[in-house]
Amino acid sequence: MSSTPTPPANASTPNTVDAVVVGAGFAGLYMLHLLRDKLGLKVAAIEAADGVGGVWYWNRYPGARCDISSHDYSYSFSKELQQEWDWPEKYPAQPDILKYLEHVADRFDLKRDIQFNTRVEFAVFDERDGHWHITTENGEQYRAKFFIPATGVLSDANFPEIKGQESFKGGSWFSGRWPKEAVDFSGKRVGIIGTGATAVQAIPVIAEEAAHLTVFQRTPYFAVPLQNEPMTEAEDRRVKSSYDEFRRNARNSFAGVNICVPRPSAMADTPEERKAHYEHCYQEGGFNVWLGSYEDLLFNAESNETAAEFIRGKIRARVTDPKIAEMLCPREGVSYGTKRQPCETEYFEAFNRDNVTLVDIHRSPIEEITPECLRTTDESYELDYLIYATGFDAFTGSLFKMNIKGRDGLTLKEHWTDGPRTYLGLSMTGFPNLFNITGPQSPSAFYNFPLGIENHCDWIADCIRYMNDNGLATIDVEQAAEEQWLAHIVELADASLFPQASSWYMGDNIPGKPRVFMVYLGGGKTYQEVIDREAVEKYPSYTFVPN
Ligand code: NA7
Repeated sequence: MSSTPTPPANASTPNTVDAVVVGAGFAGLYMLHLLRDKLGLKVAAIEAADGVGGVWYWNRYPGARCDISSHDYSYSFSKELQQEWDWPEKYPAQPDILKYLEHVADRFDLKRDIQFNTRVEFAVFDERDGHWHITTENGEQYRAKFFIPATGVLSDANFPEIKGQESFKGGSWFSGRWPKEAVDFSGKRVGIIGTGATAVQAIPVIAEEAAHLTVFQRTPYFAVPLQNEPMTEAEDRRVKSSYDEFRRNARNSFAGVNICVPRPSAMADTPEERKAHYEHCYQEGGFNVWLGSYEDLLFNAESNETAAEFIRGKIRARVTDPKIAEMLCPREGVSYGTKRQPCETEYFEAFNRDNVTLVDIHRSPIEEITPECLRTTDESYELDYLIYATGFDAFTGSLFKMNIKGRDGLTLKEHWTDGPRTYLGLSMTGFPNLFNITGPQSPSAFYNFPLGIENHCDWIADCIRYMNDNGLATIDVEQAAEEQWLAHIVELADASLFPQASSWYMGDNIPGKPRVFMVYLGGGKTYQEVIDREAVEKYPSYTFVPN
């Protein structure tokens, strides 16, 4: 059916396992642990990097940090692990998350079943034996009953093509493929393309070190302070003494995190009450304005504008030069939070420094990169280093790279020509025994990843146990269920302001990508009820084939 690449015919003898899991980040590690240690299955995990960590392995750029609090952004499946691990800061920095995941891998003895430095090149379902045949870039073959991509939502780089970029003589890096050795910026003229969540973290740190930093901004963002601080003993004790309740609160919230409980509507408060409430949430930091202030912020344009204007006021107050402040302020009419809200530490103050220049590449686009310069339509900027903080082909990029082929030779790319189609974000019709973890059309990027991952992995493990206990060979979701879920995703998205914005949630950052909203917006708690019901009722939306 398709003209897409196919695996080599002369590949080696396949290594037969029960399940292949791709990725060794939060998702891959927990999935491996569950299937191997709780279900007793033979599992092979395949990982492109030379170590565990997933996005936290690759994103080593200066200032990299999680915008969700340390206690929230961790596994809940082991009470001992929760108690024994100490986080040094309120919000975890990349090296600390990586250390944590390395500890998890060692503590649960996971590395022995992870094949590092290996990429999956093909994953093909063979109707004849009801198994997945997985081929790696090195030519190894795996044959597995279950195929579980745990490749993450934000892992496939969006590396823009710019005329002449390969001629650049200086150092140049993509933020999400940062080298292990620290880059020394002292005395260097550094350029950075992008002002999303990544760049907002990196800019203030690089500005402190570099001789000069030039920021190439296409779109200004509504960034809000993270309000990070060292972890106090009292805070650590508070959470650890009531971790069950802490997790329950998180799971009962929209986004799976312990933040302020939002009030119903910004329009129901007086302007004074609103201002005081926004100020409170702003001081609380992180996602508190975005997801903890008012429930209708992302659904009602009038409410949204009150938050947008509050944040513009903050930017104007923090940036000394009014012209630069205006460049950093999203225009009136641009909604707040429909692009991912970056969290910052002294980001706006960085633009008060003499060694930082802000360049508007929306007004004067980048034309070319030469051996020494980045040239816009207006001016040339001499640079020693150039950083691409240009984001990811979110949700679908890493899945497509594996050339996944289901029944009747249908590729995932073909199935998703008009955008992702899934049931519950977990399964796709025609791709039996394949389960996605926190993929498109699940709460995904709108839910605390470690908890969302646990919810999915637990569901997948329960389903596999059910199949094995009942002598079932394959599971495939019915097309009608997939269609209904797609319609539900669209309905929820259309009731929100998200489709009006240009964002990676909508696929806008990748040329040619279909424009659809890719996250389930009904909230984590409702979602959990839906997937639990499917399991309790013994998977009524699926068709099974017995052994
Ligand atoms: P984002 O949020 O996608 O931001 C990418 C930035 O790069 C953003 O400012 C883009 O401008 C800019 N960009 C992208 N392509 C280009 C080109 N071709 N030319 C100029 N500027 C460009 O990625 P991040 O890495 O910051 O964050 C991703 C997520 O990772 C984050 O939300 C967290 O969840 C973790 P634009 O806004 O598209 O105009």
